[in-house]
Amino acid sequence: DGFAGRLKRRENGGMISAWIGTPDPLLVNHLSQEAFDTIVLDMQHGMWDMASAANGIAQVRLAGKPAIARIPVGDFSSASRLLDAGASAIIAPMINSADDARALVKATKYPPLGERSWGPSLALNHFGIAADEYLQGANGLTVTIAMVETRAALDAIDEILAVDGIDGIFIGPSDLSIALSNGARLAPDSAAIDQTLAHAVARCRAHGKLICAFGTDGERAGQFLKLGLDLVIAGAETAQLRAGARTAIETARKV
Ligand code: 3PY
Ligand code: MG
Repeated sequence: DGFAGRLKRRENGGMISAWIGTPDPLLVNHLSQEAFDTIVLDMQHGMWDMASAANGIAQVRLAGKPAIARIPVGDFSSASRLLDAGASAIIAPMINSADDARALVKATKYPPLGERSWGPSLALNHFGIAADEYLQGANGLTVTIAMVETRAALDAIDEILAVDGIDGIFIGPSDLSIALSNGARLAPDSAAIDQTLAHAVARCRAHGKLICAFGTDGERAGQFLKLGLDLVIAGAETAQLRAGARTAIETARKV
C-alpha cells in the first residue's frame, strides 16, 4: 500500500498517527475517519488480544489506511501474526540491543532477511495482492520499528540501527525519562528527552532509517514534526476523548 515509501518521503512533513489501547474495533472505525495518516493498536499497555486486533486492523483498512500494531515486550510471535492479519508496521517495545533487534527482524521479515513463517491470508485480502507478489514485496512493504526507551538501547542505538531489516526506531519518552532519572521521574516532556530525541534523529538520518516518537498531545507532536521525525503520536485515544469531554463540559458551563 506504499506505506513504507510514503513514510520515507515524509510527505506533508511527517505522519500523524492515532494511538488506541481500548480494544474496540468500532472505536477504530470512528477515529479512522479523522485525518490521521495511520492508526496504532497498542497491545503492550492497551487491552487488545489477537482476535480483537485483527478486527481493529480490518477497520483501519476499511478506511483505506495502513494499520500499525505495538506488540507486548518480547512477544515476537505476535508480530508475525499481526502482519498476517494485515498490519503494515510493527512497533516492538524495549529493544535494548542488536540481539533484540535481530530477534524482531527474524519474526517480521521473510528470508533471506529473517525467518517469518508463511500464512498472510488476511493480509492478502487487505492488500489485494496475490500470494507470490506478497512474498516478493512484504519485506519492503511492511515496516519493522524498534522502540528505544532505555539507557541500554541509547548506548546501542547505532548497533540497533545497523541491523538489516530494522526500518526505524520509535522513542518512548515515558520509559526513557524513567530510565534517565533512575526511576525518580516520569517526565516525557523534559529537556533531557528533547536532547535525546535530537541525537536520535541525527543517528537515524546517518543510517538512512526512520525515526518516530510518542507525543503526549498535539503540541508535543508538532514539536516532534519540526525536529524532523517521520511519524508522531498526538496523544492516546483516552486522553483525546477525555480532553474533548472536558472542553464540552467547560463550554456548557460558560454559555
Ligand atoms: C513510552 O513513552 O515509554 C512509550 O512506550 C510510548 O507510550
Ligand atoms: Mg514505553
